[in-house]
Amino acid sequence: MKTQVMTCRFCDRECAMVVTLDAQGRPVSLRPQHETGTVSCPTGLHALELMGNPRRVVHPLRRTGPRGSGKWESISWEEALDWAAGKLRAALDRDGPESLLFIKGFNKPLQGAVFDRLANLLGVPNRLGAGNMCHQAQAQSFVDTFGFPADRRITSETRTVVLWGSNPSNTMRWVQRDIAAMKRSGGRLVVIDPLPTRMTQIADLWLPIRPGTDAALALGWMRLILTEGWEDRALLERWSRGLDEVRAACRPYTLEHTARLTGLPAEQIRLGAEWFARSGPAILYGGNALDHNWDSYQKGRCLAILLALTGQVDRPGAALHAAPASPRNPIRTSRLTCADRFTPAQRQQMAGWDEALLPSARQTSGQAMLRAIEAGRLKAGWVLGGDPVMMWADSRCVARVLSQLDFFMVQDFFLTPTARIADLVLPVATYLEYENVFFQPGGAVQYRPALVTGSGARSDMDIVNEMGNRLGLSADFWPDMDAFWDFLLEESGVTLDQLRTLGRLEGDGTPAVPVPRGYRETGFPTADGTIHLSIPDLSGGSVPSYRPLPEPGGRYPDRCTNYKAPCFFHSAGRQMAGQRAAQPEPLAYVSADVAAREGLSDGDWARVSTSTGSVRQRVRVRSDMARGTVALAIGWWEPEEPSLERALDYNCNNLTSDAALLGGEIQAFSCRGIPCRVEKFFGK
Ligand SMILES: Nc1nc2c(c(=O)[nH]1)N[C@H]1C(S)=C(S)[C@@H](COP(=O)(O)OP(=O)(O)OC[C@H]3O[C@@H](n4cnc5c(=O)[nH]c(N)nc54)[C@H](O)[C@@H]3O)O[C@H]1N2
Ligand SMILES: Nc1nc2c(c(=O)[nH]1)N[C@H]1C(S)=C(S)[C@@H](COP(=O)(O)OP(=O)(O)OC[C@H]3O[C@@H](n4cnc5c(=O)[nH]c(N)nc54)[C@H](O)[C@@H]3O)O[C@H]1N2
Ligand code: SF4
Ligand SMILES: [Mo]
Repeated sequence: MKTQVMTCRFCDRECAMVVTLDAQGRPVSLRPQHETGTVSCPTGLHALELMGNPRRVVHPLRRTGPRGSGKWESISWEEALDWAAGKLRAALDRDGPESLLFIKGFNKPLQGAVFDRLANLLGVPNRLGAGNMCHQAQAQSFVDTFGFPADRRITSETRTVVLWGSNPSNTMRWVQRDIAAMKRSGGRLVVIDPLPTRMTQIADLWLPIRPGTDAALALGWMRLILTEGWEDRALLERWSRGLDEVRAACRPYTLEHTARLTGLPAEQIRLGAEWFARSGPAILYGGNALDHNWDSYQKGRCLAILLALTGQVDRPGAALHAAPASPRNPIRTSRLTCADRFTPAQRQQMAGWDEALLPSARQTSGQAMLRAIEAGRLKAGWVLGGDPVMMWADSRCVARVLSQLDFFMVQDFFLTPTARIADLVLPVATYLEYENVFFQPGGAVQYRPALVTGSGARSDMDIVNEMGNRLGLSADFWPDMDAFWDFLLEESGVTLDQLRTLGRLEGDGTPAVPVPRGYRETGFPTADGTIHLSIPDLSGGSVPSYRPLPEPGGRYPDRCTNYKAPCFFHSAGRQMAGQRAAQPEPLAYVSADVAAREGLSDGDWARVSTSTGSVRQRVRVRSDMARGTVALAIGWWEPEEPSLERALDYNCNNLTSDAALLGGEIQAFSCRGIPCRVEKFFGK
């Protein structure tokens, strides 16, 4: 049978897939193209099932009943786009671009960049990606400490990896693969996670930390490194500022004190620090557990400072300055996004801007947007590839407040919880259904054909382009998608038509992987050339401190946290039999002490409550996880449940609240280590 290699566009990894075609050229199966180093994930691998899924939306749907009633009419694309553009135009004319809200979900670079172009040209300040709920805190803290965006790739030189609140066996299999290779060559793995995982099983040392206490552990490590003399004195003396402040900040964090705060044995804390500091080059891989508290920026700073203290930066096998993008690649450049046509004064119109404590963060929070809707400032909303009802803090509040918009449109494959409260749902095409061009690291350019046509769905880029044209921006948008790809290919020196024949342009000499830049000799790319151990004037302190979360007790005696399952991407995939078979129901891991108190056994249902709300999930008791803890599965809802209210019953964001984010530099919401009550739930 014939095969065709395709590339997944559901996230920024752009994994290559081999699609097998039948005699008529129709795709019949799909597998990852491992030969090229692709790892892939279940979401991309289920693209065929997604395309044929009976729940998939394939015509634009307009609401006919009350919001959330599930009453829709199918309308044509022309009617849908004209109607949507009319609604946005009316809001623009009446209340200006400040009345629009554009939301994009997790990182889909090209889709997001085209959406950004429209927002920049319309002057829309209120827009949001997943940044403040995702990686932004850590990414920004590295830039602010070292002056460059870090690449934490594990290479053949890496001798130790510390996975800190990250579980790549579920979420980033390419990292898991690199760790396995490092271990085969004798390297060491340290895992800091309250929950046993496939990574803790292969770890040389596992620290089952009490959720939410990571900053205390980091300060304990800093103290140990500095008192034992494990620091890189030459680097620090020449190229750092603020060492004395760090020394003072970590002084109280003796081994005993750190052990008490984190629930970890002192000797394990010490061993972890010693391996990290003395068996380098080491990679500190911080995951979402560090991103998901209001002080996430300072937790990111903790990692950056630990790397700086031990000199694990700008050397092979450690944290490096990310490789530059090829000049051929227009994605994320101002050429595509038109970022240079959006002024700082316009940006400052963003809701919550006056509360944004870190101006470099570029966005505020979903919660600031919700408050602006309630205050009547935001009138029309558009979601591209996100599910705020499921994934933002306090789901029921998000659903209630988004429902107050005069007009709300959602672009997705399915009637997600967010789409269910929309006025208009626009069905999007998968990466198998439209022609595609990929700009790869190292400057290669890859063409992919459309394997399936006629589904009725259209690509995100196509939809945004149509809207741009209808909103009076024809001079900055394109007459059709061929013209769009030609525009993207300008710097590559070929047209789409030529690339169709060529299939691929080889690299242009831009390095594909990061290399050390010699900053130890020349100074770091910060304003003054030093590593900023201390950053004066930061609201949360110039050096990180441990700011404890509310202690469990009284009505809420337990701590809850959450995890991502391997078979689902956030809230997606619950409609797909193949993915659902791997985890049919939401699974909550409950520590044995809590289970014993509540009489819970494997397979029971538990109700977990906080002062915001409650959720129920199926119990799996673990005797080896941090005591007093429950770890909930994220993103759970029931596509088969017609009532939105009930469909949300499994969603762990029923428990989170926006109140916890105020005061944080990045306004990340707090979903790890919050006080809760676990109880037995009778019934389903
Ligand atoms: N299958 C799948 N893959 C994904 C995703 C997905 O939804 N599904 N999402 C993608 C995205 S957007 C992201 S950002 C990444 C995130 O990838 P990860 O960072 O791996 O995400 P999580 O599974 O949320 O959290 C990692 C680990 O943190 C642990 N943990 C919980 N609380 C704490 C704590 O207080 N301290 C410490 N030290 N550990 C804690 C959890 O037990 C879990 O094992 O994954 C990406 N890949
Ligand atoms: N409690 C708690 N909350 C969390 C997290 C957590 O660990 N715990 N994790 C946080 C993190 S790390 C992140 S990144 C956010 C994610 O938040 P979101 O990005 O809002 O969540 P997703 O569920 O990934 O929503 C993506 C939607 O996009 C659709 N989609 C997928 N691909 C495409 C595409 O190409 N085009 C279009 N138009 N739609 C597409 C999917 O069907 C899905 O409905 O959630 C955050 N929220
Ligand atoms: S969604 Fe999965 S398969 Fe697709 S690009 Fe991302 S990691 Fe790869
Ligand atoms: Mo994320």
